Amino acid sequence: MPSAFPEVSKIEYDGPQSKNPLAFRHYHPDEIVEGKTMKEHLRFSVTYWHTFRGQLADMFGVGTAQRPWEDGTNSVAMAQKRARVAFEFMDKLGAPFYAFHDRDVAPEGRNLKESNKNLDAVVKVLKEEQKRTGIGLLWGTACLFVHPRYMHGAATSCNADAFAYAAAQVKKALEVTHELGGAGYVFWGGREGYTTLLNTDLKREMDHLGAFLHMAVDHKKKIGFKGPFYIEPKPKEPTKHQYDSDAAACLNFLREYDLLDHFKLNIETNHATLAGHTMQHELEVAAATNALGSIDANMGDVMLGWDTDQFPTDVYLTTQVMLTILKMGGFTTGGTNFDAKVRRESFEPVDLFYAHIAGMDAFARGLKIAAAIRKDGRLAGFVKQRYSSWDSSIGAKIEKGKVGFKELEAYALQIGEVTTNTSGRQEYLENLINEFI
Ligand code: XUL
Ligand code: CO
Repeated sequence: MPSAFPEVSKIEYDGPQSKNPLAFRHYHPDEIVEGKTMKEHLRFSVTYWHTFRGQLADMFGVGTAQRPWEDGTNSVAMAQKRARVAFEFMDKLGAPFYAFHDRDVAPEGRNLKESNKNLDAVVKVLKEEQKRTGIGLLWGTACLFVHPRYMHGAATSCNADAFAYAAAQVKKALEVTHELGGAGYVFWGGREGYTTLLNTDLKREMDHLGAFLHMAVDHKKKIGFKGPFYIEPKPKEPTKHQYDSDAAACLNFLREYDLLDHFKLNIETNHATLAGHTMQHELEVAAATNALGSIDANMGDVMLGWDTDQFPTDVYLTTQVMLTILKMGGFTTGGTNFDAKVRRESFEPVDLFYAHIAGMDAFARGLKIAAAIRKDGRLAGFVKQRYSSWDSSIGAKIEKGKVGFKELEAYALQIGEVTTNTSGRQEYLENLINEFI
C-alpha cells in the first residue's frame, strides 16, 4: 500500500530550539522524569473517531477534511485500508496507544450479525498492525449514540429493545477490546440523559443504567478481561442533561449501584468546563476516591459554550493536569488520550501531525514543569504548612475521632477566639507557578 503521508517521516525529538514544525521540542520519549520515561508517564493515545473519521463538518457546513486515502465509501475494504493508514500515522507520530468506538473502525451492517462480521474483518487488520508497530489499544468503547435506534438513549432508553440491542453491542465491543489486548474499556453515556423531564422516569432510567453496567461487569469476568472500566463524565451534549454529569455525580451513581469496585473515571477537559468545573477540579475529585483512571486530553474555548474538542495546547492547563497525575502516582492502565479534533480550517492531512505534536509537546512541558514544581517543594510545603493545625493538639484529636461536640465546646471556650488563621496567599502561589512556566 502506498504511503498516506509521504511527505512526513518519523517525528523525532529535536530540542526546544528547533524550528522544525514536524519535530518535538519537548516530548522526548526516553527522557527520565521522576524515575520514569516520558513515554511511560504520558501514555499518549490517538482517537480513531476524530483523527480518522472526523470530516470537519459543523452545524453550518459540510466537512472540509482532505483525506486522499478515502474512496468515498463506507465499505469494509475502505475500513481495512483506513486502519493501515491510521497505523502509519500513529507509528510516524510515535504514539504508543489508540482508542476507538466499534463503529469508528468498521461500518454498521444491515443487522447486528453483519455489523459484528464487519467488525471482525477490521479487527483482524488492527491486530496485524498492532503487532507490526507495537502500538497498543488504550481502550475500546461502543458507539451507542449515532444510530437512530438510540434516539431515546441506550441503557436508559424508554424502549427495552434499544437496551437489549445496546447490551449486545457492548458485549461484542468488550470481546473485541479484550481480543486486541485493550488496557481498559470506556463507557461514555452518549444519550444517557434526558431532553425533558416531562416524558422521563428518571429513577427507572438510572436503575436500568445500573443494571446494564452490572451485566457488563459480569461479562467482563466471564471473558477474563482484566482491564478497568471507565465512566467518562459529561454534563450535556447531546442531551440537555447527561446522567454522568460530572465526576461527583458519577461517583455517587457508582456508589449507589454498588459498582465502585469495578469502575474508574476517564476525565475530559472540555467536559469539565461544560460542567462549570476546571479539569483539575474533576481530576482531584476522582483521585480523592482513588478513581482517577485515564484522561481525555483536549480543551474548550472560554468564549464558546460547547464541546469544541480542541487540541490541548495551554501549558498552564497541562501543568495543572500533570501536577495531579504525578501526585496520584501516575497512570497505570490509563493514559493521555487526545479526544481532540483539528479545526475545520485545518483541513490538510499534515495538520493532523501538527495538532498531535502540539498536544504532545504541551503535555511534555506540563510534565517537566510539574516535576520541577514538585522538586522545588515550595508549593507542597505551603499546602502542608496550611493544614499544620491538624497535625497535633486539637486537630489531631479531631482527625483521630477522639473528641465530639462537647469536648470541642470546652476547647472553644478555652481559646476564646480563633486567632491563628494564616493567609491563603493565592497570588503568591500563582506567581510561584509562573516562575516554572
Ligand atoms: C464525547 C466523547 C466521546 C468519548 C468516547 O463527548 O468525549 O468521544 O470519549 O465515547
Ligand atoms: Co471523550
